Amino acid sequence: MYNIVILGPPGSGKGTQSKLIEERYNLLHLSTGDMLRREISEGTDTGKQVKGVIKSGNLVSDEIVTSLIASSIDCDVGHDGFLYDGYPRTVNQAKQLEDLLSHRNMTIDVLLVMEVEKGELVKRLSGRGVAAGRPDDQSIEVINNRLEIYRSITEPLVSHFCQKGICARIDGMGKIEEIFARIRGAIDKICVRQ
Ligand code: B4P
Repeated sequence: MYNIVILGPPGSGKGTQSKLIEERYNLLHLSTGDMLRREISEGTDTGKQVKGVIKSGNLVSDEIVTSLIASSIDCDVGHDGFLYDGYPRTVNQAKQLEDLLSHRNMTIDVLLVMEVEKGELVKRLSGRGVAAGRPDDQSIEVINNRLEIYRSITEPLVSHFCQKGICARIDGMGKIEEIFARIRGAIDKICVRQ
């Protein structure tokens, strides 16, 4: 079973590339952002709890996102592994994921780190805010808050994983297909080595 993490700032193309990766490698795509938005649209207790947090661009609690991930892994049948999109986002979540996998005799195989210039991130997110109606993309203050949270809280995870030799930095600028070719190269290189 493959366990692949895709990490990157908001707007770096994680969601876009995840759709291509899940299909190519037959993985279950686990986007905590999508899961949380589903909870909100279904009006669940979790949805009510997280709605304001997401709208302001802050992080939801580690316990909520890790329990969403754990139940999805345990319900899966028929995939060759899992693709974690936007999770883990804190050092604590990274430890929770490592524990969760080790109890199921698995480890993280690859960490893809999407790298995109800040101006391009703001341009992509502002464009999506209008087109897709995502409340957290509609104000420059909220976009800047999310970018700052990524820099200060999530980016430190990269060195944690790079020390383990499973980290691949991906140039996320350019056409979607070109970026996907870089990702395939990185996954195939690390997975063949194992
Ligand atoms: P997410 O859903 O993960 O939202 P995001 O960070 O904005 O990333 P997203 O995947 O949507 O964007 P992408 O990089 O694909 O999280 C939303 C919120 O949920 C968080 O702020 C937080 O509150 C909460 N949350 C989620 N996970 C959590 C966790 N683990 N812990 C705590 N809280 C959590 O960018 C997509 C945009 O770029 C699209 O518009 C796309 O069309 C465009 N794009 C992609 N590739 C492109 C390319 N090559 N060229 C031009 N545009 C491109």
